Amino acid sequence: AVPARLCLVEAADAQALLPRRTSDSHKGVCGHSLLLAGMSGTCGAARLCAEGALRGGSGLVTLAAPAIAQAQLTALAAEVMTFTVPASKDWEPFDGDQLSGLLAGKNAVAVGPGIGWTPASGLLLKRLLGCCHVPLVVDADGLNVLSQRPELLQGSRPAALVLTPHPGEMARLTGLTVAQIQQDRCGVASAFARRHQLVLVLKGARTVIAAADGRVWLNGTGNAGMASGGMGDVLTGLVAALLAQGLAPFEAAVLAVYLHGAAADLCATTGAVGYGAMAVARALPQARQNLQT
Ligand code: NPW
Ligand code: AMP
Ligand code: MG
Repeated sequence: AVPARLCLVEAADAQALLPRRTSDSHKGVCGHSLLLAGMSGTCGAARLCAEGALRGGSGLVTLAAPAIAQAQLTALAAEVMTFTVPASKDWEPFDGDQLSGLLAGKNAVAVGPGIGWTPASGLLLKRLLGCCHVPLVVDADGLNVLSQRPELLQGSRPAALVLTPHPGEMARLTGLTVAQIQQDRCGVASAFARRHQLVLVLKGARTVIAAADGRVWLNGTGNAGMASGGMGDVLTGLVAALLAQGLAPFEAAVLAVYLHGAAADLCATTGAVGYGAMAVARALPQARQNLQT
């Protein structure tokens, strides 16, 4: 079913949402994003997420990743701070006090890219949902964990929650097939957002952004060159960056999806396929600039 209020995101809408900077803005007022991402084998997801947050204008970015992943993060942008999860094996064990300490002073959190789909990442999600009091973005393996433990969405959790599934992850979250989701993208996204009182970003060509109050926006930027690993990880960092800069969850999601696709459209002008997710992250400043001129 098509929701009552369905809008296409226009450039003017995105422009109106841009976080404003004044000539005396400094990093302390532009938000500090905390990203919980990566493990052995998927450090690239953490790097891409961090690059999305940095290029999305977050004043400060801290990436928390397991010790085993840190050695592989040497190519991380120098601007990004790191926290080593003191684990013998990937995310295990990461105790609640350490997590609370890590959250102190952060304005937004993203969790999920490349964290694995394990009991340890399940415990991380449970603890994070219980103690995170700033806006939280959940993506990738964080969503897979939620699909296995749906009770986590019912319990204590941050007031502002943004989920960013692709259709495969949405199928796991809902129990529907990918085909059923693709047949009714707006209806499925909107029903989930309302039922769980959160912002749901259903990715893919014409990404759907659905709010808890029934608003549904469709994005028109982006192209098939984005069908490439790591694109979603960049978006996750970008949503966190916009939340950290003070945007409300639905507005942050709408603007992030628009800018992410617009950056990919810039990349596609010199080659429609193969530009890669890192290039999209690095095109984000230009995509933002294009909205301002
Ligand atoms: P099928 O084949 O249709 O049944 P997964 P992932 C479906 C990290 N990464 N439309 C499709 O299912 C991520 O952050 C790390 C329809 C497909 O086979 C995660 O933590 C990278 N269906 C982890 O890896 C770069 C769609 O879902 C399946 C669809 C796994 O993430 C890559 C694949 O999805 C990656 O980002 C669509 N548009 N999109 C790195 N460099 O470190 C997906 N599907 O099984 O959730 O795996 O998305 O690759
Ligand atoms: P993920 O599967 O998590 O890496 O996310 C893929 C990202 O690329 C999402 O933001 C999708 O909306 C975007 N994307 C993938 N394929 C297309 C497409 N054909 N057209 C527009 N955007 C796409
Ligand atoms: Mg993904």
